[in-house]
Amino acid sequence: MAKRDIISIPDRLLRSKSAPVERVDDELRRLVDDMLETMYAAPGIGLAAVQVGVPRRLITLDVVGREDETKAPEPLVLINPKLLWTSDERATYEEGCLSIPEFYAEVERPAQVRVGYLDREGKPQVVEANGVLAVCLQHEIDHLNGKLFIDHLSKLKRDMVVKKFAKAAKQSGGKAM
Ligand code: K1U
Ligand code: ZN
Repeated sequence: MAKRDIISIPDRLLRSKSAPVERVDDELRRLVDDMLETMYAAPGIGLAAVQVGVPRRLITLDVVGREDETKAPEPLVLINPKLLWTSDERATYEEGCLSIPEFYAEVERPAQVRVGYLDREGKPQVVEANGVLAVCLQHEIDHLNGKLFIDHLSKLKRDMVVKKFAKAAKQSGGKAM
């Protein structure tokens, strides 16, 4: 396992649509293991492959181990995740993003979701979620579609954040969004 670098805005890759995973094999499982190590080290409760520079439809999550440090890690790996259903009921949660460090904001999303995916053995699975798991699943699936949580905010707030990170990237010679 190896920890990978997490890209941050304004890297243009974060705005690309990730391609479906075609084969669930040992190479993909190595990427999964690297993503889990990267996510736990960050620390984060979720990670999309595109955040480590691999635009494939693959996400990792663990909302349990982070909420209660006495609990054992409960990693979730979702390959080609698809939102099958979202509730009409909505909920607000303060979100962060490892690709937009140190910025947090309240986002409103459907409160419950049902997601279909392949597990790390390539077996089809369905997960139903509410609470922070539902929030995190939607946040990570957004990443696979080139969408960031700041896109759910007002244009004024989003522009402020993008400008701040673009300025910092320019000063350090990074890529524009
Ligand atoms: O996708 C990402 O950028 C990871 C992100 C996931 C996320 C957080 C909050 C709401 C929705 C999705 C993070 O993990 S940011 C870090 C974070 O929230 C956290 C870190 C340590 C302990 C608890 C939370
Ligand atoms: Zn994120």
